[in-house]
Amino acid sequence: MPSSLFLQRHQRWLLILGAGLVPIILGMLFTAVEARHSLRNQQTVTANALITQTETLSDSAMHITRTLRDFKGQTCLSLERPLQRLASRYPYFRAIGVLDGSHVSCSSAYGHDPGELNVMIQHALPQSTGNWGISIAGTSAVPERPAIAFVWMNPEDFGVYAIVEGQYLLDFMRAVSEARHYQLKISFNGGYTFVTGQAQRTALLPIDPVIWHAASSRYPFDVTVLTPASEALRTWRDIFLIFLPMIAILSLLFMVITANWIKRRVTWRDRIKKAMQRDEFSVAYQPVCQVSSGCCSGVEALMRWQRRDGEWERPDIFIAAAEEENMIIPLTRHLLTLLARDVESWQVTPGFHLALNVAAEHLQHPDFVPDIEQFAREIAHKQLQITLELTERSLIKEGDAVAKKLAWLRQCGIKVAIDDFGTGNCSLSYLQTFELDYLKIDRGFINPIESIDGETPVLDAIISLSHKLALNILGEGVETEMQYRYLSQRGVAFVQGWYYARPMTSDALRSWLMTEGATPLELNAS
Ligand code: G
Ligand code: G
Ligand code: MN
Repeated sequence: MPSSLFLQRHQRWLLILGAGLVPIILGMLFTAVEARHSLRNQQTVTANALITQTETLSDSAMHITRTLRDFKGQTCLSLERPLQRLASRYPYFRAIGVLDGSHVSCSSAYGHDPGELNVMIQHALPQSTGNWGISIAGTSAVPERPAIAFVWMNPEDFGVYAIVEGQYLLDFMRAVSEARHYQLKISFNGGYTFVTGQAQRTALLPIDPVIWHAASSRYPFDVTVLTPASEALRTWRDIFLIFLPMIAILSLLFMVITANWIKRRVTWRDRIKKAMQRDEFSVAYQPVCQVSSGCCSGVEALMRWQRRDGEWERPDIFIAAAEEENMIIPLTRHLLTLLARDVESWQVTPGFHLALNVAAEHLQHPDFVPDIEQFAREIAHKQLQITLELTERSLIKEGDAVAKKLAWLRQCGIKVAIDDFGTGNCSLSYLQTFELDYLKIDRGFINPIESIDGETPVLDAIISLSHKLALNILGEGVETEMQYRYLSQRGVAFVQGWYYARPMTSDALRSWLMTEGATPLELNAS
């Protein structure tokens, strides 16, 4: 039976590769976020440095214009020397001077009457009075170098101006641009834009440059820091490389874990399949004692697996593995074949119980009823009473559909028991959903019986519940005579456990049935 869970060779490799990709993809996402974060930080630091630098220049200009205002009313002749002295005392300035309206009446650089200020700065002057400033592409005397012009005018047409040399700012910006590969822009009051660095649009990369705008809170200028896509990518790559060893280890780990998981699944499936072909499975039969007669009324069939090397596989482990790996149905069918073979040699009275364990997955399978019906037909001539034991290891999902199947099988004379009652998580709902004949109390409830009059409230409750539901009860894992007595006194009809008999081979069972099985259990008089 091919199963969707059984992976082809190339599917296995795809799965392993996929698992290895998970940490890499997550790592790329994580480092991309981290790179973005770090870029933003760098940009903010750069923007702040540029703002501080420009504010310092502006402060200096404001200071010099305030000093210049004291020169009001003086002739240019008397001003020329103080202007030159002042200009040389402050760094950064290309020219300073005083105005008569828009006319430069005196300049530190050009002396007496050099012309109109708007011609000098190649920009219109504002109509308003007070402080004003603007970035400009150049001055009439130095048209190739940008500058920032600061002007103060009073209503009586007296004014002063200071032109800050732009080269200082450009040098600073260029140094930063070169170090970080940023494009920097700054514009004062909407005037000329100082630009350093390249924007570098890379058509190859589907990544936009990272742009950051910031403005001064004290002067009307704003700066733009642009990190080109190639630089953003470099930052990401650098961070990714830092995390790469960790990502690689995780990726490897994921692949190893996945490979192991696949191998385990595959090997369990393959091993069980092979073991069936090699006939390594056999059935052990554990007798059940009917309390009323003290004689054996039936057996439970338990799967056993002896490997070729003679070692026994533990049933709880390989049954659980078979359930997990979708092998429980083939295994149960195999059990049915083995049972049919064993039963042939038995000589038992009609109605002798043969109990077998069925898994939830099988119950839900469409072939379940046909499987059991066929088995019942095969051994019909032995007139055995077949009992199906439902365990709770895996939940029975399609309860209603399963209930219908069981009802049908019961009409055909097959009995149904709940196995390991009380240990699962839906015992009570099973009682409501399914029509049942027997309830097998898990040995976990029998173990704690310490004395014949002792208190075992949960066990007592289960027993009285079964009486109320008119269900036959079977006590599992009975190991002592005291436990046997305790159960028989409380009306438990069947008992199974080492006290009565251990699981045995079909051959051993045949001779056991002729001797012990046929003689009523003798209890000590005590
Ligand atoms: O006696 P033993 O150690 O085999 O029992 C281990 C567990 O395996 C028990 O819970 C028992 O119900 C389960 N088991 C044994 N044989 C079978 C089997 O043929 N089919 C299923 N589904 N469970 C079985
Ligand atoms: O199918 P079920 O879950 O009832 O499985 C019965 C399990 O209990 C089997 O593993 C069987 O070998 C085991 N068993 C049967 N009788 C006893 C007993 O008296 N004591 C103990 N500890 N285990 C038992
Ligand atoms: Mn059982």
